[in-house]
Amino acid sequence: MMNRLMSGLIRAGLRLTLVAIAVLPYAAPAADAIRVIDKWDRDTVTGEKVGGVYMEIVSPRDARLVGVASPAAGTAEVHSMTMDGGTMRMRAVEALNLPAGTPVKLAPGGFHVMLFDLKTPLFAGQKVPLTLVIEETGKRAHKITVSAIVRAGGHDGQQ
Ligand SMILES: [Cu+2]
Repeated sequence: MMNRLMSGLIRAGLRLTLVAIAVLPYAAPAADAIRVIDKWDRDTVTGEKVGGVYMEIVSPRDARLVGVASPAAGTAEVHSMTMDGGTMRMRAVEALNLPAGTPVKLAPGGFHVMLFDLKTPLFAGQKVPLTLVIEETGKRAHKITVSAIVRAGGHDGQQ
């Protein structure tokens, strides 16, 4: 239902879901790692060049998601989605706060990662790498690479 209000960009033809655990690129104890559980959602319309990525991120320390990238896409952005007089509007955000120990959901109707200029069509079962740039308070930004799995699914855009 909600998806019908969004632009065709987010319409869910293919529901992609992935569970990925990402650890920091340096040697951190597993319990201390930022965890990412990913979800993908994408339209099946031929020629579609954009896709939304949904996930859940838990950081053990206060941090911010300040950038995203994927080799599968020309560009990627973190978006917010809000209702504006009955219309869903998406907007790029500079950073998404990740409070310590609090799961932050990127979900249909809310924050999400937007992939633009997809280089090839996505199909169910495909794995798509995604790099998240995380900036922890008082530390340099570092990158986490996760892999999302495309899954065929429903059309309602709900979790
Ligand atoms: Cu978007």
